[in-house]
Amino acid sequence: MKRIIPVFMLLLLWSCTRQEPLRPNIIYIMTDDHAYQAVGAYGSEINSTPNLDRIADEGIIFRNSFVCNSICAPSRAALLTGKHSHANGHTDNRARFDSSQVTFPKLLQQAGYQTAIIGKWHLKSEPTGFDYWSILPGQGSYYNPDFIEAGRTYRQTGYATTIITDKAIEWLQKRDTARPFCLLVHHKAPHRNWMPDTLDFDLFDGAEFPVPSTYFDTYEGRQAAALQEMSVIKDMRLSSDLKITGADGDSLSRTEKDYLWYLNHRMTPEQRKAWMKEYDSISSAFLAHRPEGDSLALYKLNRYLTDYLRTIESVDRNTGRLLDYLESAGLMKNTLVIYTSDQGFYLGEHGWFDKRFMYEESFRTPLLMRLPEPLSAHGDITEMVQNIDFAPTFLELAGVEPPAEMQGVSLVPLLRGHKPGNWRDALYYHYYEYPAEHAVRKHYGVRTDRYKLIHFYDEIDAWELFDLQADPHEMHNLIDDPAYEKVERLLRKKLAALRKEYRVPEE
Ligand code: SGN
Ligand code: CA
Repeated sequence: MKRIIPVFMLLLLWSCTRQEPLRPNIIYIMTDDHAYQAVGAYGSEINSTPNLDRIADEGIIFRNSFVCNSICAPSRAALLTGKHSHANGHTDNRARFDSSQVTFPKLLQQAGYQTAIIGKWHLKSEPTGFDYWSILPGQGSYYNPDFIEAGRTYRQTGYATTIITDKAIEWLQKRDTARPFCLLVHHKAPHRNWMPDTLDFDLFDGAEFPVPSTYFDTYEGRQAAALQEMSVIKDMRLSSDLKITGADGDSLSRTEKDYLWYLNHRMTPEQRKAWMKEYDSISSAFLAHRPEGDSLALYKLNRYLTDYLRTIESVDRNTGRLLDYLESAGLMKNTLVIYTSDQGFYLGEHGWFDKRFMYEESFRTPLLMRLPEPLSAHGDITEMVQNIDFAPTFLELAGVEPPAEMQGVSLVPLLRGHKPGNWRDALYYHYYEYPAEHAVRKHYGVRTDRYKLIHFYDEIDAWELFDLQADPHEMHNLIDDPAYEKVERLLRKKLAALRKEYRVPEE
C-alpha cells in the first residue's frame, strides 16, 4: 500500500500536468521583404495595414523576431528545417535545397495533417512533404504569374498577391475537413521591383515620406557598410526600379529594355494601358524638372517607397480576404494564423534598399500571430525569437516530438502566456552570399538584448560592436572603445559558445 500511494500520486500529477496536443490548423502567411517599419502594428509612420494589424489586435505581436540569415532561400530553408544555414546546407540563394532532409511539413504529414504551399518557393528542388503545392518559378512575376503544379507550368492572368490568395481560399474550400491542415501562403510582394496592382495606383500619389535620420549615412567606422551596392542614391535604377522611362535618351540600358519587354510581353493590353497611364505621367513630370543632387536622392526615396507600399496595400487587402474567409468558415477558433516576412528590409535607413546585413532593419522581421483556443497569450511578446523556431513550434502543437537535430526552440510556452525564465539570451546570425549582387560581405555575429557583435570575414576582416540602447541605429562602431572592452570580451565568449552549440564549421 505504501508503495502504491506514491505511484498513484505520480500518475495523478502526470495526468494533470500533461497537455493534450492541440493539433490546431496552421496558416502561415509569409511575404518577401516586408519590413516591420511598414506594418501599422509596429508603429509605421508611412502606411497603414489594418488587416495585418487585426491579427496583432486579436492575438500577439512579437517585438523581437529575427532571422538567422537575411536572404530569401536560406530563410525558407531555415523555416522548413528548424536549422541554421550551415546545418541545412542552404547558405545562399544559389543553393539547391536538399529535399531529402527532415522538414516540419513531412513530419506534420506523417502525423495526419494536410499540408500545402502556395506562392514563392525559391528552393530550386521540388517541394516535398506537401499534399498540394502550387509555386512560382524562381522569383515569380507580379503580373500574370506562372505557377508550377505537380510538374506542369501554366500562366494565370491577374495580379500575383490576389491569385495566391484565391488559390489559398480554393484549397481551404476543397480540403478534407476531417483532418487538421497546415497551409503556407508565400507572397511574392513586396519584393523588388515593387510592381503594384493597377487597383492601387491612386495611393500615396505625390506623397513625401519622412526621411530616415540615417539616409545620408557616410559609414564611418563600418568598412562593410561602406562597400555595399544597395544604395538608393547610387544603385537603385530609374527605369526598372522606379519606372521612369525615357531618362536614358536613345541608348536604352539593358534594365530599361528588360522592363519595357516585360510590360509589352507579360501584361494584357488592359493592364499595360493602365500601367502606362500611371507611369508615363510620372516619367514626364520627372523629365520636365530632372532633379539632381539631394533632391534626386529624396525623389528616389519617395518614388521607391510609393511603389513598395502600394504592393503592401494588396498584401493587406488580400490578408483581410483570407481572414474573412476563415471567419465565415468558422475556422478562427482552431486555427493559428501567422503573418511574417522572409526577412526585413531597408526603407532608406543607412541610405539603402535590400537586406543581407545583420543590422536591425534586415535582421528583424514582423511577426504577428492570432492564436487558436485555448492558447491564451495576448499583446506583446518581447523574448528574442528566430525563424528556426517555427518548425519545432508547429511540431509541438501537432503533438510531434521535434527531432533533436532541429536547432530552433518551440514558441509554445510563449503562446501559452508563460515567461520561461531560461529563454535564450543571445541569437546567432550568419550571412554567406558574397561575391554577389549588392556586394554585402560575409559575416556572422551575436545579438543580445542590448549589444551586437559582428565579424565581417573572408575578403575583409572587420569587427563591429554596437550598444543598441545608446545607439539604436547602429552608427557608432565601439570595437576600439576601451569603455566597451569588457562587453566585447563577454560577447566574443557568447559568440564562441553559440558557434559551438550550433556546430558551426570554422570559416
Ligand atoms: C533579385 C534582386 C535583388 C535581390 C535578390 C534576392 N534584383 O536578384 O535586389 O537582392 O533578388 O532577393 S532584381 O534586379 O532582379 O530585382 S531575395 O529576396 O530573393 O533573396
Ligand atoms: Ca526576401
